[in-house]
Amino acid sequence: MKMNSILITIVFVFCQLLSLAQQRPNIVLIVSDDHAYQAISAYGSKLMQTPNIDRIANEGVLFKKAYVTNSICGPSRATIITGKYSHKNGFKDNEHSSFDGSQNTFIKELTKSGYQTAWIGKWHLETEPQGFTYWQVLPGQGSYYNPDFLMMDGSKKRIDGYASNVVEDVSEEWLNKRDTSKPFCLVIGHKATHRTWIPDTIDLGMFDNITFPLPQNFYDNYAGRKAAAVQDMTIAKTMIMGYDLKMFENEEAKNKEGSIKRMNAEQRKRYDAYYEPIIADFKSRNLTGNALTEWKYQRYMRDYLSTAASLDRNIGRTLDYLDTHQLTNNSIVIYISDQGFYLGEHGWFDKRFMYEESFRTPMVMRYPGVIKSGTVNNNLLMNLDIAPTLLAAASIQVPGDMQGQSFLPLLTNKKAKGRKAMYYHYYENGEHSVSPHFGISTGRYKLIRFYKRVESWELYDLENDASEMKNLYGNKKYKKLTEKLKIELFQLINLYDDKEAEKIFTEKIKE
Ligand code: SGN
Ligand code: CA
Repeated sequence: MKMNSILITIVFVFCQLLSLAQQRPNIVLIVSDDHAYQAISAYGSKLMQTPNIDRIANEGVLFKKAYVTNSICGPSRATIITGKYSHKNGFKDNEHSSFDGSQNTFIKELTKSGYQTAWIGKWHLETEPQGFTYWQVLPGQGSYYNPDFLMMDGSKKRIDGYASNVVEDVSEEWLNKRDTSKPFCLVIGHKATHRTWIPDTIDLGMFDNITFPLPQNFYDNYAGRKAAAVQDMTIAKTMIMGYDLKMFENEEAKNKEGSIKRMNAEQRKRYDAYYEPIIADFKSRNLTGNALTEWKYQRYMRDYLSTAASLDRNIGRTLDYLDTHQLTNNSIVIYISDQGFYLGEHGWFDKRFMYEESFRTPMVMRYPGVIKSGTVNNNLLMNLDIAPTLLAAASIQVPGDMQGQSFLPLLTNKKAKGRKAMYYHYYENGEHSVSPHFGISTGRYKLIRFYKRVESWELYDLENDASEMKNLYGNKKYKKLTEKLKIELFQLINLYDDKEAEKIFTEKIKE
């Protein structure tokens, strides 16, 4: 009798634990690299179709105003996992930072509370991942073809194939092998759509019949914007004919290129079969001036969007996996890019600026039973909020030093209010010559302070100037607004405890 009741208690406790494990949602966080919302059909893009990203939005929510705290790869990822600004998590730029893995992350909190956690694919935080059940990451930027992976035992492993497919394969292998009695959190880090935009062989040529319209500010002269005038990220001057656009001078130059050298014979054959005739045609045209720049733009778009096609297809594979393994109903799926990207706006590629195309990022989320399908959200959200949101979803207390806030209430409670303004701080002062800057955006107005490379303020009214061409700073009509925004900016600097910005702000306020 006594034995029986002990047994019943054990079975009861076990069932409770099992149901708790089943109740806590699984999490799939897909992070791409440099994927512009301008190239996603859910955001109204006419450039291409992205049916799988659109599917997440249709079955969940499309965030129209998701932004990053610092528009560059490593810093964005560090912010995503720590829920903290760069000055707090220590990863300020790609050039000098290396992630202090001993600090807390939402992943560590999940692992501690019984989740199986993994990061697979692009990581780019220099030090080895810590606090994960499993990781298998690309070294640095990683390679499009036959990528190498850093393994947990310290070894390196090369896997044949195209990065987007391989990262998805490895992710599914991990899912197959995981302990199914526990909830999981899988981060899939895709390489696409990063420079130098080398498509999968099956996607070569898919946009060849399309001529893409030039963005209306393609020939921006940067008048009134000092930092925009000194950057080095234009399609006209910075984008390289060989390295970026595969128009190599000769066979020798091509063979020297690391990304091409690693292709196997079959991949190389298809690559050459596609690009060789284009090189021949390009040479015969002898283009110069604007005609050359516009030709570069078309090539850039064709390659960039082709890498995006593979990215989207592999996101579809993730969703299919969840379907076929009956995981869809109990899994959160978030798709986000590490930042936005320029597709010719201001004549640019790359990111970094607090201007919309790079400050804002695509973000869609599916959470069956919690988020109504077809939701469109217009709150000001940041990548900073992902860690607290996912912890809240997993019923784990959000550590007090995380600086973001869960956006779940904004999706479930009509009365919930989001932030009124966002704070941004970009630090790198090297490749692409973008001046460090910090600023505030209220959604409508944006005030930016550039420092170090150039010293200047900029002010925009996004309602009347969505593409940020007209710097209103110093305009008498906006004096009051400027003063108000400066006070609010200072409040945010203090709220987030950004000492470096505080010092610069206090010294330059009089200008
Ligand atoms: C590389 C690229 C840059 C890019 C940075 C940061 N140059 O250095 O164009 O801005 O990465 O990108 S490349 O010649 O190596 O392609 S990030 O996505 O890692 O932030
Ligand atoms: Ca990036």
